[in-house]
Amino acid sequence: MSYQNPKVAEVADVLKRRFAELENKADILKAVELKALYAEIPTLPPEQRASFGKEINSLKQELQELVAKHQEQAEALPPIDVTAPFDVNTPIDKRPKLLPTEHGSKHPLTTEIERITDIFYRMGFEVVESREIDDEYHMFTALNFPAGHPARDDYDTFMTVQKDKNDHPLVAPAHTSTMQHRVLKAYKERLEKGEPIAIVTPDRVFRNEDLDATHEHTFHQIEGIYVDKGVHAGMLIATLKTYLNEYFGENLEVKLQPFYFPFTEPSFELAVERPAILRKDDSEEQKWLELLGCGMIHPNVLKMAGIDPEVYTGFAWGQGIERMVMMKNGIEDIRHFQSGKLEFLRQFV
Ligand code: FA5
Repeated sequence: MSYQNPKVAEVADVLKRRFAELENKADILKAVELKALYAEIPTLPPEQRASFGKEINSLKQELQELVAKHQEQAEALPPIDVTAPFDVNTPIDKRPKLLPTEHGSKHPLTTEIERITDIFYRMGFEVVESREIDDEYHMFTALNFPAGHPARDDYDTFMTVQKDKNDHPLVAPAHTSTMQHRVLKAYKERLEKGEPIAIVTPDRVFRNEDLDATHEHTFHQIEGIYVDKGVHAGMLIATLKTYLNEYFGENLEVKLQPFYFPFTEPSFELAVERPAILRKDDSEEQKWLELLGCGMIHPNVLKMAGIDPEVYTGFAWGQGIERMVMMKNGIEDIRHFQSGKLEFLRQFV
């Protein structure tokens, strides 16, 4: 738009240039130059006032239209996903489209680990995190697996090319029992003070397994360690039963059968009744789901950590978490947990 009055034309020019740079475009309507033009009207000879006033009104209207147009354009622009990679020089209509967003939620295993550790916390246990890379000493030697013992092969352990200071490959822990030696050593002072060692250590573990509905290569375990004077197997059973009943909210049928682990003596396997959804047939074999390994900590394991097995005894257990969560929620295949399938995960929100 062109203005006849040179003053209005000059202010129009100044304000339009300023408009382009303003962050809040509506501020242009409050410009002092515009106010000054209005203030000039009464100072003019009466015959000029009408045409001057009309021109200022036109300028104000033009500015109002500019503000309205800008607002319209801003609302019509698609929002930009600031995390999407694109060259800043890419025109807006060629930039990647914003992905639909929604709130995420905790993975069901995280929720369950928190629930389990909370139960143990209320039972007087402390939580110590395990680790996801370890060495041969903590995986085998400190757990009373003699060098070359065939039981080492039972653990299908992934090993790295990188070696430790004893020239043994580092390992991806195949069970959370790798924490036993560390926990016993770190907390043995408690025993001297007359307090028990009562620790649980949850984490991921890894095994070179053949995969099926109940076997994963990467799964979670929670290890429990309890040491004091006069600890016996009855206390182990009572602790695990209390925990399982609290977790499932009912009195469960459990079965304890003798087993072999080099680091516990005697050793047991605790099984719970397998829910129908996980049962292929009515055979006795299909009836039970092995839930955890446990036993009285082997005297050699205590000795290696500097604890006198003549004075102190203790129990330990290692439990697979996925299988228990499956049982509680009627999940038919362990592989769902790591599938990343949203339709699976959304059922636990
Ligand atoms: C152990 O890992 C021993 N460290 C347990 C232990 C700890 C015994 C302390 C004594 C004292 P096992 O290999 O049986 O034991 O595994 C323990 C549990 O992990 C199993 O009962 C099962 O619930 C779970 N588990 C084992 N392999 C897999 C797998 N491939 N996928 C999912 N869960 C598994």
